[in-house]
Amino acid sequence: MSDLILHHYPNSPFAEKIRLTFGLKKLAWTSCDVSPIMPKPELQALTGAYRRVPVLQIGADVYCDTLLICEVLESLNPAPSLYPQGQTGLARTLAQWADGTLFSTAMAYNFSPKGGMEYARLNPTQDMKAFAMDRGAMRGGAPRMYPGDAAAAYKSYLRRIATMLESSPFVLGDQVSVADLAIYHPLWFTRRLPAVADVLASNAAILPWMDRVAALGHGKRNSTELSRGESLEIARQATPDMAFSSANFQDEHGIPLGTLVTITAESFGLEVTSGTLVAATRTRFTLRREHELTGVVHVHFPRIGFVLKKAEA
Ligand SMILES: N[C@@H](CCC(=O)N[C@@H](CS)C(=O)NCC(=O)O)C(=O)O
Repeated sequence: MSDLILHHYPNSPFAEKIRLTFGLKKLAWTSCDVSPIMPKPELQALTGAYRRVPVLQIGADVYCDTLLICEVLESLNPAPSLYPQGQTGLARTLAQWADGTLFSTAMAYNFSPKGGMEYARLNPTQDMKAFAMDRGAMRGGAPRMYPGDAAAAYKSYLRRIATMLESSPFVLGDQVSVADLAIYHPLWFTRRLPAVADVLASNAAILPWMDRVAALGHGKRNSTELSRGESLEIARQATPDMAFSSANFQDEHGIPLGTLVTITAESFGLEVTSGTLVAATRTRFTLRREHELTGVVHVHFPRIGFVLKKAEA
């Protein structure tokens, strides 16, 4: 059994970003399957409420959001790096654009009526009505982009990506970076829907680049899948890693360490995780939580994309 447990499901684009990071860094990991729609009782027992996928578990430490998961994997295995020297700001900023704007545009295109029907055909066990209701609720009722607008914007973005690949194998040069992985994952989802995947072929550079990224593989995936119950038991048997220090405390909210707080994503999936703030560094928050199924765990979130508040008394 490896120490890295990825809570995910096969069709998740954001999980594909992390599976490829395992490939880049040749890491061993164990898979734990999550339902693509609510309810997700075991995942939420682990995270405290956060429901999005993927989540990385290392013993009693639980890392939410791929922004943070990439940083954690980078520190575990720095080479090859996700953040090429001299281009770290560019790589992170491009990845943020891809995980936000490109992803939401691509998914609106992917689930345009034709793509949605193809998805339903390829995933016959998925209750599409329940899936649509679940995602609608996650968006808080906000509509997706209209298919025509999404198609036009997606085509523009694909042209821009193609220009980044005119003179180099990866978007920032000779070396693959987090920007490639973040740009790749929404396109990967499109490619899995043959009825709408032709859009990728309209720029000659895109598919060969996708093949180069896919060739990173998924690292050393344990052939045995972990059950959800087993993952909780692993957390229960472990102790959170204390290798962070309150000396790095950065207070932007007037909330001291030791305060009972809540953390919520800024958008899309607004489940509220509560716990005691035990660390707040430049880039992440850590909450201490206790649950009968997991014992004491530390749940970590990136600062960017999340809202920290003092819990109501
Ligand atoms: N910013 C998050 C986004 C994660 C995300 O939106 N994941 C999708 C799956 S690809 C999700 O959680 N969808 C709803 C669900 O699976 O419950 C990250 O980087 O991890």
